Amino acid sequence: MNTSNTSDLQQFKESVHPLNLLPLWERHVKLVPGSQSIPAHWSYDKVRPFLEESVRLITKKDADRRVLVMENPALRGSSFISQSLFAGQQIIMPGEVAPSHRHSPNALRFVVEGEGAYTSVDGVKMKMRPGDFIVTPNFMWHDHGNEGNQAVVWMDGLDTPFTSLFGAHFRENYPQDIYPVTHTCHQVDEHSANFLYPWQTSFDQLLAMPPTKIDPAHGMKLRYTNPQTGKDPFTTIAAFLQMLPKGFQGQTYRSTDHTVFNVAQGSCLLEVGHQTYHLATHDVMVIPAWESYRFSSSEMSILFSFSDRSAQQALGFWREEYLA
Ligand code: 1HN
Repeated sequence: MNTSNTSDLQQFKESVHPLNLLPLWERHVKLVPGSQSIPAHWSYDKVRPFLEESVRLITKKDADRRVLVMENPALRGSSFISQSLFAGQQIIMPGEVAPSHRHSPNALRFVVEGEGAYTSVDGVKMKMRPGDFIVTPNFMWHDHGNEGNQAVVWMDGLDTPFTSLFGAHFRENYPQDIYPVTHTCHQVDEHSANFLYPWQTSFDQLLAMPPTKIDPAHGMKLRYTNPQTGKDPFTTIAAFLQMLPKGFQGQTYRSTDHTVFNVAQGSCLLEVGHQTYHLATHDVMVIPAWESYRFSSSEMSILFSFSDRSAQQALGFWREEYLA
């Protein structure tokens, strides 16, 4: 390429700039797998005291939802745990109510600790117990409350980054704090079956898996499916429960979904790149798209996780790879 050609090209680039045009051959962003978000770990031991402190500082009513958002260190200011997902830790104290509202993002809860709270989705009031996975499909009215005598904490997961991406985030408050209850469920029944995946049922299913079903990277792993449709509980988010047996040494793995893990029981090690994270009970860890990771576990551990796999598979983007 001679110099006059180079300066002609430079001149061309500058001429089209005011027209909001960029020659594609000048584009600097790399189109490769992976995203801007980075692996990050939230130790529950460190988070828990701040949840307690937030109780002293703000009432549930003033906060609307008393949530500590787990924000990806590479996405500060976004309120997102990854490009595609939101995750937070919510605490509700005895007697408190989180007023009813609805919004276009889908939401999930994974109950971390405490008994006595309920969530009401579309008039179906369900008891929340540790390890329960609860689904709040988009635009359904939902409120939460604590009728017990202890603090209750759960992890919220939402697909708010999708509604942001599409410019389709709508929300509305219900005129009263509590949406009229049409069904009170103590167990899974015809009303709660699409919303509530109780811990005991999922845990029993995991324990009943035959040893031949073990995955070299993930141990025993189940994907939650809506009993009515047989599909993921959301069009965007897929959710999983997995067991790493005692002494498990996993294979290195990567996939294009961003995954948020929450340790339900036990503890394990997670090697990500050159770093090793010790995940204790109730810790949260986010693994971004196409980041290689490897599990090992010296005791039996149970991990809940959710990811954007549902959306990626619907769109035809999702890929995975087992590495040596
Ligand atoms: C929300 O509605 C809840 O209902 C929790 O408990 C967290 C984060 C962003 C947007 C809506 C809830 C939320 C949220």
